[in-house]
Amino acid sequence: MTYQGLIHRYGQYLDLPAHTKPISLLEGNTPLIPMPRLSRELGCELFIKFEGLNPTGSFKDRGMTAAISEAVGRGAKTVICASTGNTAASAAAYAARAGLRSIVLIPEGKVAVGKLAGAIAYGAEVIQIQGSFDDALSLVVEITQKTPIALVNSINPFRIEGQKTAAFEICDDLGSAPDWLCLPVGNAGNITSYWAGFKQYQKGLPQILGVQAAGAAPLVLGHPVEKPETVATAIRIGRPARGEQALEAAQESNGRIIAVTDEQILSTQRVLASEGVWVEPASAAGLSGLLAESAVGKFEVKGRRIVVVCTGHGMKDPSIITESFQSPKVIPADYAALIEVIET
Ligand code: AN7
Repeated sequence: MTYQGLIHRYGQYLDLPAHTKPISLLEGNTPLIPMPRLSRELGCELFIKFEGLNPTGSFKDRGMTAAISEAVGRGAKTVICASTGNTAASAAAYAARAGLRSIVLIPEGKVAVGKLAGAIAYGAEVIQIQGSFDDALSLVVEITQKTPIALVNSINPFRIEGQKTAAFEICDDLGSAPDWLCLPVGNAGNITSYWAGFKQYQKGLPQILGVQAAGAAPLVLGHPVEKPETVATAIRIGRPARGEQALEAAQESNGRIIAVTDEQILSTQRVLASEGVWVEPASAAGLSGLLAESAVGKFEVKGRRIVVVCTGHGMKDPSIITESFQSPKVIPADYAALIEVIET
């Protein structure tokens, strides 16, 4: 039978209410891409779980199929979320599929163009907040407490249920959990989901390396960040909703949460692209953390099996590339000009 999406494939492992009415865009089932060159350089067995290949281009679709399926089954008519962009696009797509109204709150001017375009294309009502993601999240929590509008941020437990499926897929593909799992951490829903998923699936437990951006690293600093700033706008979050659980996941797994600079993130984005995997800046954070730690001898990579989660596609944030690269040469449309430019 052809693939029918995550609730169909893993529903028996997901704690979803009986009223859940599956709404799917055939999310999940993403590739675990071997990285032979990086593996050779590091002396380990490295794989990228490429979540950018989900229907709306990020891992958010895993949780959204669950959250929207539950919401529509209980009779919700409108859903809302705060978002740094990917949640907005995903909520908009699944709401559209379910015939629901969707409202998304985003921090003004801080959402990558591919995400904003997606949210608009799928028909969300997009509202820009003169504030941060954290401010937007406080507002959606308040409105969902006072009105029947359904919240689809990862505070919603069904989002976590759906996102556990990535851990299941990794175990199914490898036969067991890897030694290490490295991933970016923003609002901390995903690290919480992976840890819950690995614990539940009982195919072994990885150590977890969670990676924040230095300008938005509340879990490394140990306190909220009032004005988070980073080029990785997806993880520009100063008060993670599931921060406690993220710290627990890191500690219980015998792993840790660290921060990397924007320069490290962007250079790792280029490293990944140079092996054929183009991810958005936030998605390079996991590998960036691994490279930084192993460079200073804090991470024994030799002989280990490591999965790095790349959470969103590079096409989400094209301006990062076009702003930092020289624009392509322009030549007359003739052969002599072409051969000259190629051979010099
Ligand atoms: C590409 O879309 O928070 O730690 O509002 O888009 O589970 O928050 C996005 C987060 C990593 C961090 N990588 O995951 C949102 C939003 C990408 C992301 C994260 C996000 P969490």
